Amino acid sequence: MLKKRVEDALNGQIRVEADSSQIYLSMASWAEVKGLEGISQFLYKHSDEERMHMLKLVRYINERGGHAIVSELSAPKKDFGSFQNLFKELFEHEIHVSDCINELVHVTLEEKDYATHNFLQWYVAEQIEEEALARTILDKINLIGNDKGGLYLFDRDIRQISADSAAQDESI
Ligand code: OFO
Repeated sequence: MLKKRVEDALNGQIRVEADSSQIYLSMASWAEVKGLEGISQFLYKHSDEERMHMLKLVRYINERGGHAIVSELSAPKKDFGSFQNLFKELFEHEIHVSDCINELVHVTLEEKDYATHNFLQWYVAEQIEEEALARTILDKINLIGNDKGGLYLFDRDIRQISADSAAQDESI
């Protein structure tokens, strides 16, 4: 049985993951409208992954005798200015999510809930990957600068990143 404090903290994380999914969906739509096909595919996929992170929490809370709460979300931004800015915001958002996960892990230790602590290790590992991916993308963007040919190749390559991670997910 989950302690109330752990249940509340996990429910808070459901909202964080749902917010992430909404934000990346809005980014995907913006990129699609701008004709950035590969970037938008990457972001649609990323949005789906965040929903999966949210669902995993919903199932865990309910399995442990709690009640997973689906809460109201705030509307994400509609305009991201430039694709460079979009990925800068994505990276900063992932850092924020990592901080939230760390706080959550901290609560489980304080409450001596080692089962939930163990469950959350998947999220800890996932955040390391997501931060690393976002950092790699930012490095590539810095290399491109304002070169149009570079953007064309980047848009093509990021589609591949999204296809690769889809293949990895299917093999799990
Ligand atoms: Fe849920 O990992 Fe990104 O935010």
